[in-house]
Amino acid sequence: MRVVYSPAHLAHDVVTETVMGAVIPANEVAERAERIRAALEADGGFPVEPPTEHGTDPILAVHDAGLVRFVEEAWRESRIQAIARPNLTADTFPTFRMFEGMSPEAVAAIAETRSAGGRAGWWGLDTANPLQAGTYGAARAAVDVALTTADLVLAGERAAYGLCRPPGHHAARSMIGGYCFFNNAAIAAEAIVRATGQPVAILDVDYHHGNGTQQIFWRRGDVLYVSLHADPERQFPYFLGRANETGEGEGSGANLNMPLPAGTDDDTYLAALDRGLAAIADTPGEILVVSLGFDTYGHDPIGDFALTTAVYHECGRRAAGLGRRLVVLQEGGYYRPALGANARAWLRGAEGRPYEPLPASGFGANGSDR
Ligand code: Q9C
Ligand code: ZN
Repeated sequence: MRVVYSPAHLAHDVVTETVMGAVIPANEVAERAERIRAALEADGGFPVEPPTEHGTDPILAVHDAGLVRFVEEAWRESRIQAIARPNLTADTFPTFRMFEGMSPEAVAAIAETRSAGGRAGWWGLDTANPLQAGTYGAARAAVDVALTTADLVLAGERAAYGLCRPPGHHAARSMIGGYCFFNNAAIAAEAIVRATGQPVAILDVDYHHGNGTQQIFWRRGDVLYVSLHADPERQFPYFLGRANETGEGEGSGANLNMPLPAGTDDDTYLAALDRGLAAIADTPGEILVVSLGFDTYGHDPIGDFALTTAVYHECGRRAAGLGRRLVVLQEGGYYRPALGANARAWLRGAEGRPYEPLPASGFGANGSDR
């Protein structure tokens, strides 16, 4: 299977993040993508190629122009302040409660401020989107990776894999969030709809609900969104991802959320996956975009599922079993020692190649520890 990768992601990397006030080692780091690339290169069956430049038009088909401008400008703007910081992170957000009692017209008159800090809050969901000098270039490259992967499939490949980083599925039309800047999968899906005139399905198997992808296609009947994820009652993004969110207007019935409990194991997961795949099979379309996350893995530091490396092979096999061509795009997954083995297993499954884990030569040496 052909793999699209860009080294531009290396220039977006942080050392720490905060979780409910606690400062912890960052999870969404450059090493993630490098681990996956190394494992796929070691396999021998995954030729890696660079993305082609697609410009901003496909991004603007999905995102607000102001958001794109913000991601491009904010780091440089924050440097005007004589304060040393490793990155720009928002700390003040315009929650809707701030405007309680104001008329819709008065709320509509509220505008993006000129300060970098205000803008970061205006466009942001949370504190998980550090902006650095290389962030815009990395986010643009991740989009190009996704679009180049879609191009390969549109040109006839049965499946292709885009090693996107930063990830994308928490980014909504006018909002960055959850480590995501531009919604790579949504941008690719929209480009495929425009290129083919046919409906497209998105299967999101990241551990977290893809609130951004759901939001972007909420009223769209031609893009089916199906997501398996941790129940938002206990997990980020908390405020979306419930089973009763099914879309509105033209998109009514084209959004399927399957929240899952803590401890979800291989068998429970495969049963839910089959339900999702059956829903996709019921709708027209020849291409499936997969938002692929490995934060469902048993040892993931921010997840609470119990999946094994072996089940990713079976998940890939079942996704390919739909008979649609696959545009597979990387989202999350934070247990770095197993990322390579997990990605390799999923993609080999999707190709119909046997699981064949690489021989271990010590803990984690083959990228898997179970
Ligand atoms: N301040 C993906 O897996 N919450 N995103 C962690 C950070 C955000 C996960 C707290 C988790 C986002 C693509
Ligand atoms: Zn995730």
